[in-house]
Amino acid sequence: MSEGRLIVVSNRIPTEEAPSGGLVVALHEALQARGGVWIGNSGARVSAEEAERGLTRIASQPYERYSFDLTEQEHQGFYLGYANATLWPLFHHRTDLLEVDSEDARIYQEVNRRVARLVAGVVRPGDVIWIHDYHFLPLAKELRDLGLGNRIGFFLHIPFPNSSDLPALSERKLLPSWLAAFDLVGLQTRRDVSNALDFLRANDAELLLEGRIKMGDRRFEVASFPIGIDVEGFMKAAETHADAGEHLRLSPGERLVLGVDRLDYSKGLPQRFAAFGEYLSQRPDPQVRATLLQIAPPSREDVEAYKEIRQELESITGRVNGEMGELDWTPIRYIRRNIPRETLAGLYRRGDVCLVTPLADGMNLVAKEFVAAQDPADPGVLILSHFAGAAEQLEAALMVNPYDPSDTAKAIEVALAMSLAERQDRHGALMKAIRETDIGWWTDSYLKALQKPLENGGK
Ligand code: GDG
Repeated sequence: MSEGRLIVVSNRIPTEEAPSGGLVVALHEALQARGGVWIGNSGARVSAEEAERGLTRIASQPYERYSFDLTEQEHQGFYLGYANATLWPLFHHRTDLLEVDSEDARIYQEVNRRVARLVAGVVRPGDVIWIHDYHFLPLAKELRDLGLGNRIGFFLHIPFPNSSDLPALSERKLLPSWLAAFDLVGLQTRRDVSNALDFLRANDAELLLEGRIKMGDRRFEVASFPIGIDVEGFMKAAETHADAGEHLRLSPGERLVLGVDRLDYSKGLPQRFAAFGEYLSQRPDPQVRATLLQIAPPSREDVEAYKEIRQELESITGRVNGEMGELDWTPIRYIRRNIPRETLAGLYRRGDVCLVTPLADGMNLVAKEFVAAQDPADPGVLILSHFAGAAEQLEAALMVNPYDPSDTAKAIEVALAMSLAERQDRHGALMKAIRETDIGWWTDSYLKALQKPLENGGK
């Protein structure tokens, strides 16, 4: 097994000394344990001249962190354009939102070429490179073209698209060779693996046993590694901040239904709000007060589709609150801001129900965080979309079709009426599932698979 350094490449790089957030913490710990380098985008926008200056060191204890900058044109074409207006909608089955722009595609590949040069500048023989997400699909190919023979892994945090959607991608013919340049392509779910294998098979790849693939002179592997959370850490945070719910000043007996999502059209928020409105208008006992607290920090606000989803949501919130609200009760509380992680953990614990109803989602960590945050003696109920990657593991949740507001409305009613015994049973099963593939398991098992003996002989 190779014992070289670990080189992580991800779109954004944490700048603080002790970063927070599940994935970031896991990568931070893996890098602390074996030493290495983390390379990512600083978020700053600079002139073309400044961008050419290369990497900036942002920390060197106990591992190196380097950032690179983008020009305004690169930010538009690479990040807002190709990554978030082409790949993101396509990979989330929203070809209707797809923006196809050959200039964006060119800039995306150009940025990958530039980042490859920067990465190649720090890599030593024997180092293992782990590249994250759809921003860097061509990066391994670019690194191979520069002559790198290191082990290079990829993890796609979002779904692998269906073969029927992929023809909408003008660069689909390049995708097989982008993927084949990695040694290991990690995906979230078995469904993603099956989509990826279908795509590769249709593109002249030879499927060997157990997700191993032969394409031209390359051999590589495709496998699923469902990402998890720091279960123990989250449990503790929720216990310590259990009083966070008091800030809500709910009236006695008022039930709390929670939603926590980046404000993104893939998360099914309009359908969720409509379902909550339907639940309220049809609830068997009109005396029951349930409030939906939706936390939705904005993201990618410069992409048109994100402006639209925000307007749509604000209009549904206004309608439901206008129709259903009382002088002393606002049914939907919608917070379009980032709240501290500890407060979030405490709010989860107070939640009677959590609505995780994406139309498409690689995994969805909110579902796992909600489960971890519960008091096992009196746990809340998770309502989960069939289309979240987490649905493959969290079978003990109440499963819904997020496109059907009546289905979700019914599930809210069932959840709020569920007996303590059933809630405990379901919570026990869900805890078992999230413990089996926690974040430590995820980094360890991925890196172990990536470092299996070389098959490509340095190609
Ligand atoms: C991508 C994939 C995959 C949310 N609001 C606040 C806040 N959050 C935190 C949550 C959770 C994280 O953000 C969101 O993670 P998700 O997994 O739900 O979704 P994406 O951001 O779309 O992530 C996804 C993930 O990558 C990992 O592979 O699961 O499918 O799309 O941790 O708690 N955190 C704080 N304040 C907020 O207001 N502090």
